[in-house]
Amino acid sequence: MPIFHIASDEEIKKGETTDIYFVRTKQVLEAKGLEKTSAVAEVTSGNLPENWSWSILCGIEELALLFKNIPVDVYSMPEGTAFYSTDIQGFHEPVMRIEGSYGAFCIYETALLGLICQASGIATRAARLRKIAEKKQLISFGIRRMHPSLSPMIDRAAFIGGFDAVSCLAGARSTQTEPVGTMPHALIVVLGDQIKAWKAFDDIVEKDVPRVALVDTYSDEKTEAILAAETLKNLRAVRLDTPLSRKGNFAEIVREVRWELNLRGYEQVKIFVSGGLNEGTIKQLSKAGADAFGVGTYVCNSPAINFALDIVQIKGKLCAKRGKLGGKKEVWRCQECLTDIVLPYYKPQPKCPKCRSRTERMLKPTIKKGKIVAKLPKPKEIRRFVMKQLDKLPLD
Ligand code: PCP
Repeated sequence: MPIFHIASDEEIKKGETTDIYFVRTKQVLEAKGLEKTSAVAEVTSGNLPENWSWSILCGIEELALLFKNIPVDVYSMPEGTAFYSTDIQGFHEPVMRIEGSYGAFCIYETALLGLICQASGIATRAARLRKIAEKKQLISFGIRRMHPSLSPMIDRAAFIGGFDAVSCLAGARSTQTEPVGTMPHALIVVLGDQIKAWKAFDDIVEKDVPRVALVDTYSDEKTEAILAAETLKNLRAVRLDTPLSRKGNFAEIVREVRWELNLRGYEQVKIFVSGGLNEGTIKQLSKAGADAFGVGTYVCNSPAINFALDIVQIKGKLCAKRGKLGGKKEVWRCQECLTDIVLPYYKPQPKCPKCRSRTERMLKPTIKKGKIVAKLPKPKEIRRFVMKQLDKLPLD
């Protein structure tokens, strides 16, 4: 009997995490002998959350493994691809296309969407923070806010979006990185005072772990920051995790700590901030002198992208419900300016409508008759791909 209320790999693969109406749909199609009806279905997003002008597609590796041995063809934008809700003409752009007997994939619609809606939202917020934090360190601190079964997915998506490291052991395994963290208030409270706790940490924890002293437990951040710098000669940074009740002007606190450390010759001691961080506060605190950010809720609780799967062709006949565009499409992207143009599949390759450069087909073969044919890159490679695109993507 499972301990936690989560679906197993087997349940997901067997389609048991689907909506019951798909089971009933399959039942009706089978009774009518229509389960083998050939269909083309496309995945598009509605308007992106918070008026984002782009999002990062994440969850494709899991989706490919979900569709392994399901006798359909899947064409998808590769994991880490920046996509838009609509192309330059305003037509909604598909990020994925499925071709095959509708009865073969109808019960997987729910899981397919679930695998990319949440992860893409997390990767997008992470990518936006990456642009705001520029070269400064971003650590995913959010797994405590969500069901623990999701921690590897959350950290992988944050890492792919551009975070430098993750705090969770299982999350570090999913990104093939080393987990990164500092010290909790509990260590200081149990040891009885800050100096004892900082010294104990320095004496006991492996030497290759950077010494980052938490400096907001009992007294003013600048007092504790000076104390920490005087206590640990190899201090890498101080962490300010100031409680909301004391936060006031957090940027001012960061400036004070920076000033007082520099005044005493501790320019090398960095300032790490965490607690309630978001796009606005990271921008502000970075300007004030913060060097690294531990971000939790804002990224792990990112808005899900509202992807939908819609049939656009049945037995070759164009069809689509109201509000969706009929027929099999291709997304062509300019490799120079990342402009997209959506055209009917049979149309020839266009030049970029904006800069006349060459375009490239974006929906790549991912599954062929149930066989994974796409390369499934490791998170570090996907992250590099995301970072390359970010240089050409505006922050609205
Ligand atoms: C929190 C803990 C989380 C940080 C802040 C993320 O501090 O360090 O990792 O917070 P966010 O979700 O608002 O971004 P505490 O709750 O004080 O926990 P601890 O004492 O363990 O650092």
